Amino acid sequence: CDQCGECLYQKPPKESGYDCQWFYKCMRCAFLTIRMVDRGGLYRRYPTDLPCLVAAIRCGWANRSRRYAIQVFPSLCAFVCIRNVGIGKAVAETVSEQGFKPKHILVTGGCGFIGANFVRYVARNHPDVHITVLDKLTYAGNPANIDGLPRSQVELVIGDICDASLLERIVPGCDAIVHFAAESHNDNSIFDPEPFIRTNVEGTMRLLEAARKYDVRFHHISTDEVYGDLALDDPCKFTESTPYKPSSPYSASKAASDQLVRAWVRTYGLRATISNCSNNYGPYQHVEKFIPRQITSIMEGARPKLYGTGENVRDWIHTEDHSSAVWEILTRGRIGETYLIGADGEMSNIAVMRMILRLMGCAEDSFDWVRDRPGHDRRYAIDSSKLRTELGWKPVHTDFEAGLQATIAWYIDNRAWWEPAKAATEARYRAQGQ
Ligand code: NAD
Ligand code: TDX
Repeated sequence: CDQCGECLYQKPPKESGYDCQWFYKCMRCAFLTIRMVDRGGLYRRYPTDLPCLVAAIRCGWANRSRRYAIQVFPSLCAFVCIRNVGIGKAVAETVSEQGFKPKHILVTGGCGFIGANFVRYVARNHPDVHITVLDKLTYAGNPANIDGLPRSQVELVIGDICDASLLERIVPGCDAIVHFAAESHNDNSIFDPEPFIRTNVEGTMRLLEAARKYDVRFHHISTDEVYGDLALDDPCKFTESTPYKPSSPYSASKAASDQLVRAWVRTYGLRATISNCSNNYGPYQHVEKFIPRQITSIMEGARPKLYGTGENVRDWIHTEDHSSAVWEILTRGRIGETYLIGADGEMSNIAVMRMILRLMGCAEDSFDWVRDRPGHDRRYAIDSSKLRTELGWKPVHTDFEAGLQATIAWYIDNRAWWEPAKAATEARYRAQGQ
């Protein structure tokens, strides 16, 4: 119950006058709510009449989040609608058509590669949105990634998503959490899985609990790797209904976190969405990842390294296109839904390696073959039709070679950004025979 906190809802009896499937009443304090199915099948609850509203405001329900105004409006509508049977549904539709307009978002992992690009995207395109970045600044997080953004708009909180007491302080007042923070590198997860379970599984659970407590909209960033891999000649691609079959400790931890989000939606009615994206490239990516590793090795005069046979296929997307897709899903996506994000960028590792070498003026065969990754996924491929048809999203960076050329230029121009991490990263790879 939104008023007394007890789990004591029952459908009001017909004789109560609230003869409508949308109304529920708490058996303990008689608080009445309207339960409306949102577009994604999620039930939202709103107080329905003036006494309920007054009670809700008194007990602090309305102050718990900045969604107050949004919630009061449908509440009043619902009050009027009580006299017009069946209008609850119409109200629900009105609410979802308005779209979700967050004013204050919490971005976890906003000092990492994709998170920082998302923060930059929102700061540039939505200057009215305040962004709190929560980042532990692990080896993969760098506060320089969000340098230069207005301090009045973007604030950094250094901390761990597993720290429940910290979340208690920073989640209230946020309209939405966009959850990027993760241990993200497959090779590291094979070497030491433990931090992956802690951050990706436990950390996601802590955030979900905070979002539930303060009724905050949640968007979970996930990966196509949860679906396992496809054969090189398989005509199929991953869709939202492909069964989960993760291969590495990393992808298993991401799969677990996705399932937690679904459980929180179904059990607690959390307003959450999930996106599973393909391989990102672009500025600010850590030098441990495939494309930056090869670019920076060539810049240092070292030979780039290709795992196994080099036939493995990845489906590349520019990180800015990932950002625009996440924004669309956050603001217009259907609650409870999963959206796959991809830009039809399938390419074998060896083809990408040769393209990098050519664009950097080297012979296309001047790389070394190294030990393959254990359990190496063969191919990822995303079918993003749901996102494109439902939300009208499409990628802007459709020329992979041009995007790669710009990324190479970024690493050439920003040597001071990546150089401090390069030696330690290569030492780790050397120890693993890669
Ligand atoms: P990244 O490793 O570059 O950044 C991760 C960020 O999370 C870092 O800033 C790090 O400091 C922070 N972090 C880690 N543990 C934390 C903790 N316990 N508390 C707070 N902050 C913590 O990762 P990325 O490549 O930017 O990936 C971001 C998200 O996108 C991840 O969830 C990843 O699974 C997902 N994803 C990545 C790709 C890709 O190609 N890189 C593709 C699809 C999905
Ligand atoms: O030196 C290398 N040589 C090489 O051949 C490295 C670092 C990688 N590879 C291969 C392994 C993969 O087939 O290149 C491909 C890409 O490797 P990564 O950059 O490590 O990415 P991947 O394992 O595909 O996972 C990435 O995409 C999905 C991200 O790191 C994940 O966070 C995301 O979920």
